[in-house]
Amino acid sequence: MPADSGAQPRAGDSSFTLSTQPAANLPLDEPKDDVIEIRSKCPHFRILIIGRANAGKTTILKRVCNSVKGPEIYDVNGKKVYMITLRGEHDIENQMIFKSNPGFIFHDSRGFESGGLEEMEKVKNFIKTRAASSTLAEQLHAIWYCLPMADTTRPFLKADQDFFDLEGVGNVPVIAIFTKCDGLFTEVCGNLMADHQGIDPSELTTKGKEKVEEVLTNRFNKLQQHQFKPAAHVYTRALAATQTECVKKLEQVTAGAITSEALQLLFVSVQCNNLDLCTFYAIKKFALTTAY
Ligand SMILES: Nc1nc2c(ncn2[C@@H]2O[C@H](COP(=O)(O)OP(=O)(O)OP(=O)(O)O)[C@@H](O)[C@H]2O)c(=O)[nH]1
Ligand SMILES: [Mg+2]
Repeated sequence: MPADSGAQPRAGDSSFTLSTQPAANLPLDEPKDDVIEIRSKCPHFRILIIGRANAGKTTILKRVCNSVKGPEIYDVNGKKVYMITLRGEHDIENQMIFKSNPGFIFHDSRGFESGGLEEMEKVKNFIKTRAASSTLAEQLHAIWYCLPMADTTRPFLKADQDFFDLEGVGNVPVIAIFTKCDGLFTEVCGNLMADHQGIDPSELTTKGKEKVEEVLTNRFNKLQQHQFKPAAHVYTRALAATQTECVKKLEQVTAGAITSEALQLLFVSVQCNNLDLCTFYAIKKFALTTAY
């Protein structure tokens, strides 16, 4: 299914596949599925965004939070950190909050390629420590793993593959975000033009999109062979309008991959730019509560 289709979750659609990871070992303070109670115990939805330097992570977060400005940064104790962040320099422990949507806390990691094994160890420890926390608010609630597709010769690094073999990380869902797919589209179209001399431009676009879908589905299927496999995938392209649809899709698949109903409700209530998603989960909840 294209990232910009705007469709709601459907059975059998791999992009919307619910997490196949085991049911949550819910912490003792897991609230009931009432949004006020959830938000009183866990006011933030906590996401780790990870991927190579320059993968497009901040661009995605800004869109999710409807912000043109960067986030404010707080240390692990919640103290505001005043620092100039150099490109690619991130401390995973720091918490990033956008003023435009303070319901999300993001953690951003340096790409594995820049820090090598040391960075990978930091990330593993961070995920495991958060998974071991018995406090819902301290746990990681989702991971967005960005895989830039512009570098078509190296879609996955060894470090990426090692990440998806992580064990002992609880049931936090991972969403694979294939970023910069416009680069892949350009390459695919170049190959198509070489193979079909004089191809009609509209046919080229259609075939190019189909081929990109096929390549991305194959890449997602490869990741599915790992232990800590992503629950779903989405992709982003450069165009502003498309990015908005990509973000909506990202929110849909993230909500669909969360196995705890309480956290699902928290996520839906925290995100504030996808009314369709609110409606979908409101109807679903209504249908479930009136069915008994
Ligand atoms: N072509 C293209 N460029 C993109 C896309 N998404 C982001 N960019 C551009 O890529 C560059 C890096 O984007 P960022 O969002 O800062 O990437 P990042 O992963 O946060 O980078 P670091 O924090 O430095 O690791 C910027 O110039 C963005 O405008 C995309 O889908 N396609
Ligand atoms: Mg960034």
